[in-house]
Amino acid sequence: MVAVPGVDVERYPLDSPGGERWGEVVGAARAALAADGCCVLRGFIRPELLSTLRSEGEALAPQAYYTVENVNAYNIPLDAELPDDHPARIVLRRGNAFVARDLIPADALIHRLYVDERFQRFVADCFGLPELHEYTDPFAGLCLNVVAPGMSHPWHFDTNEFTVSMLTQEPESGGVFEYCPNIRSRTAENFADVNAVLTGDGERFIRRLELRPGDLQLFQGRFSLHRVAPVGGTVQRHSAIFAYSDTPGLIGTAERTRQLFGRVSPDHVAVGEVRGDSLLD
Ligand SMILES: O=C(O)CCC(=O)C(=O)O
Ligand SMILES: [Fe+2]
Repeated sequence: MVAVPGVDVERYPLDSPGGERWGEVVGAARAALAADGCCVLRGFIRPELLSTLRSEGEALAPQAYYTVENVNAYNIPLDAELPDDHPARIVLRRGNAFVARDLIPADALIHRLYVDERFQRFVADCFGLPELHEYTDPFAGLCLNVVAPGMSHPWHFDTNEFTVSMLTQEPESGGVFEYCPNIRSRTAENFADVNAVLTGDGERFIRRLELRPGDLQLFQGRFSLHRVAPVGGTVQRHSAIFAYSDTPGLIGTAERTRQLFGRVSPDHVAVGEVRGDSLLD
């Protein structure tokens, strides 16, 4: 059997789906996700491949779409008519940059992992789903997220319910992943709690993750406000974002795609975004 790209299969038996060890690892992941919407699988990538993971990301980073823009936690227009105390009135600076999937070589470790059926099956099982689908979107399915020194990826919710990511390069300092488990639900936005976090008064909601390169993070970011805190030092923070959906065919709107990547493909034009609920972004 062909090896699962880069994965430490001694710890994470992706090569024996449904086996006893598989059941244990998946069971632990499900328990962590149920507890707070987040699970970190330490040392998912074999140590001898960490330098490949890092250097492939470093080679790609210059191709990210670099722009600093003012946003809010819901990615709705800044001039929207909203009550005074609405958290979307708080303006944040988005300084992270994405390298789109079409620029990531098919033989890069993160790309081979993204399309690997055993990886997809494992991740789906951890999330308790019968299956997961790659995005149809030619840019957003797999991205390298680049946060340069002085920049941050500010507080937001993901449009996607199932986020899978992996740090590929650590910054010298800062760049910590911070999240507020289930601060909203499918039916309740809980704006007062979100406001508390955005105004620096929500420490009680915030958890912090010490991520290391090659750890796999599973995250339910649709309900948990989260950010990458400002990066310090001189080294960029790089992370791979593996985006999957429980429904096939997902593709972003042209407007959002242009905002994130600075360009669109013919596939993006005139296609609406698929959402499973009516929450703000
Ligand atoms: O880069 C990270 O670790 C998190 C990125 C993230 O939250 C996102 O891309 O939505
Ligand atoms: Fe996110």
